[in-house]
Amino acid sequence: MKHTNWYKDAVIYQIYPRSFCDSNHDGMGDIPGIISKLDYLKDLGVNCVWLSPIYDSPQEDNGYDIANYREIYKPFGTLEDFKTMLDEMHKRGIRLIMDLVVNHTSSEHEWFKSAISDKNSPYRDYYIIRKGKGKNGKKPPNNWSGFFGGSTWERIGDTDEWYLHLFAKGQPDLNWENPKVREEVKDILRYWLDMGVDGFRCDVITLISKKQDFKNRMPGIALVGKDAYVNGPRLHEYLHELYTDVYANYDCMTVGETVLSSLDEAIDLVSPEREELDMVFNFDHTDTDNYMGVKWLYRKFKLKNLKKVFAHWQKGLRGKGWNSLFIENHDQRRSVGRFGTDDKEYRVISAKMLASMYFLLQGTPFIYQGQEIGMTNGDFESIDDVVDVEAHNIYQLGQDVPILRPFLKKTLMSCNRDNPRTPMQWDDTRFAGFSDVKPWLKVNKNKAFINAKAAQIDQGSIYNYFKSLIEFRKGNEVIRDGEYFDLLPRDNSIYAYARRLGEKEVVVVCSFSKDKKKCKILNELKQHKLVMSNYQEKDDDVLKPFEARIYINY
Ligand code: ISL
Repeated sequence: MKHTNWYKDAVIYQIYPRSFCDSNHDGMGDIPGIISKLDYLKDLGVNCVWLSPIYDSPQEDNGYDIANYREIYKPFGTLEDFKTMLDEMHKRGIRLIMDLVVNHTSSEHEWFKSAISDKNSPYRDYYIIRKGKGKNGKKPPNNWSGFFGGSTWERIGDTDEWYLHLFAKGQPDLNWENPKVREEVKDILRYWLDMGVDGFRCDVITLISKKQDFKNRMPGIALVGKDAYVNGPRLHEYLHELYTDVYANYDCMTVGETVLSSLDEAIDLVSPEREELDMVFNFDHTDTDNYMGVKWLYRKFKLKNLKKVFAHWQKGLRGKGWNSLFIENHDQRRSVGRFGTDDKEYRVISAKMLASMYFLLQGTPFIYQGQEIGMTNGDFESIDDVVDVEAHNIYQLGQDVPILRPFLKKTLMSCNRDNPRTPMQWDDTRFAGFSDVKPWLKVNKNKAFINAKAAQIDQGSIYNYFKSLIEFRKGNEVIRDGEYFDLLPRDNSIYAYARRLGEKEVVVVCSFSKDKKKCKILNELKQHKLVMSNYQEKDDDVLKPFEARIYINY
């Protein structure tokens, strides 16, 4: 089947189902809740949804631990609900991409239960099981450490064998070396594609192939062993196999979550002729405010670094592959208040500026639920307000290793993954219109004035600004195909870039400063037409705090 590459014209909205809309009064979002909000998404103007996992799961990692790939988690609804949702989306011209979590399953998956209870189980080799070290194998097979802190190995009962888990204990890694595992994955893909879904966001897909030596690696502060489990030796082979055996037969798209991948590695993953993935999420820009990619090690944000990263990816992928554009997701803290912006006095202005900044780069933009109304980080006061497994593991690590405590004191509340997961703020009622009972996670107090109902009415809202941006992008070939030029690469408070296609040009000018800033570029744009801005009044050559302007010359 011919791929139409529809994703290049998509604006994708990410739904984190647990926190989106509760219809059955259990304090958790669900599929009928999503259906009830499809007109909202249609009004916003998005034409594709990425749905975080809705599969049957014990929810140790909120669904990123799947116990049955063909069933829906009961509190979220039924397969019938799912089919209705898909139908209702398609009726509105909205495509659906699902989360594909196949680096690991849940420890509650039948395969895993069988694998660990019986050494002769046909599923034993579906997982990565190795003998421990020391007397009676009581020590883990090697020193690798995982994404949520601590060893990547868990002992199987009191035997001398251990299984590998790069994430939580309840997320055992699948053994992709086993061809049967790959056939199972293909069957799962076909199951959903045949039902009509339009593609997949492939969770931690760059971790599926591991070097098979399983030897100790150089000790370090985080992710010991990553050279053995990130971008492993057979990654490309596996992805190409999925492509030829499955994706090639559907007009679908894939976007890989490629943690810790460089531009060169990404090029190999998305070059169309290699037939692996269509797009990747890279995290270089979300790592500009931390050290060594460890978000808990916070570092002051510098605009120059962000620009460097965007230029690197915009230029680097040009003509070779397609970028994904995002500044928020369910793992990242809220963008407003981040990247040197302000989530108090200048919240609305800042959110619109950030939107202008990333939305008009080359690639497919993603909006994470609540971002379109400028939702902020959670009002968490202590670890007791936080549910996320990663935050609890890291908190525990801080208890066990006192030297880490001062770092965590600053960052545990502001960087943990529950910040973007607080219930979607639909209105100003007690539980923000998300639910009529107490939700699974604290509702932000600012629902009183940050909510979708108010935003839809207010012409000056962030919501309406996003609507205009989406409208502006539609059918705009300069935005889709134009080349990227950084106009002020060395400036540390103004981000100005142009997108050029032939004679046509779009120019985006964004101030990242709380102070007024003189900007010489503005004088050169006198012949251009200003099409959007986050302020009503304008000075000729001075930008107001966090001001954004979008100009065209055609
Ligand atoms: O959020 C992170 C660390 O704080 C990331 O490193 C994150 O763990 C990584 O991007 C992988 O994320 C994905 O896989 C995880 C799941 O918990 C995340 O929600 C998902 O986005 C395991 O399936």
